[in-house]
Amino acid sequence: MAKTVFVLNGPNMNLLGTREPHLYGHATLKDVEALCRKTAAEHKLAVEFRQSNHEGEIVEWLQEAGAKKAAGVVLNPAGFTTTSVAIHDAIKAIAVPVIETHITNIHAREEWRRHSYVSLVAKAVICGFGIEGYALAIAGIAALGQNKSKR
Ligand code: DHK
Repeated sequence: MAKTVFVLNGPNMNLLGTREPHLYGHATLKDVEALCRKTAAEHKLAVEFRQSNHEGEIVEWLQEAGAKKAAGVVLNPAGFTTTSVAIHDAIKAIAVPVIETHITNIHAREEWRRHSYVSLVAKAVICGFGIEGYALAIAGIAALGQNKSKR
């Protein structure tokens, strides 16, 4: 059975496409989902694609990814990046690689966006590639899985 990648999106990502398009572009979250499904299929991975404006729901989804032994999690924590100890702790609690992914280059924006509680526990971080970052994160998870089976 195909292994699953969880793609989890934090607050306001449901507004993608209309939200500050000069920063986040014109693609909608549905477009991001389609890109993730296409990329995952190329790597023979299944996808759970979700978005929530609620911190606790994201914590529960991370725990679910751990319990289901997901191949990995692509996580755009959005506004919770700089605030969430709970999401940091949830990532630490699961044995699944989490790829922190941002559409924008958070290091080229406001100074306070640079401090990420998630980066400290993420396997890798991708930012600044627009929505293509999600595809890169899925390809990265696929590569991690292949390397594991070779060792
Ligand atoms: C999305 C958000 O909502 C912001 O809070 C982050 C991130 C950046 C993104 O680039 O995808 O600071």
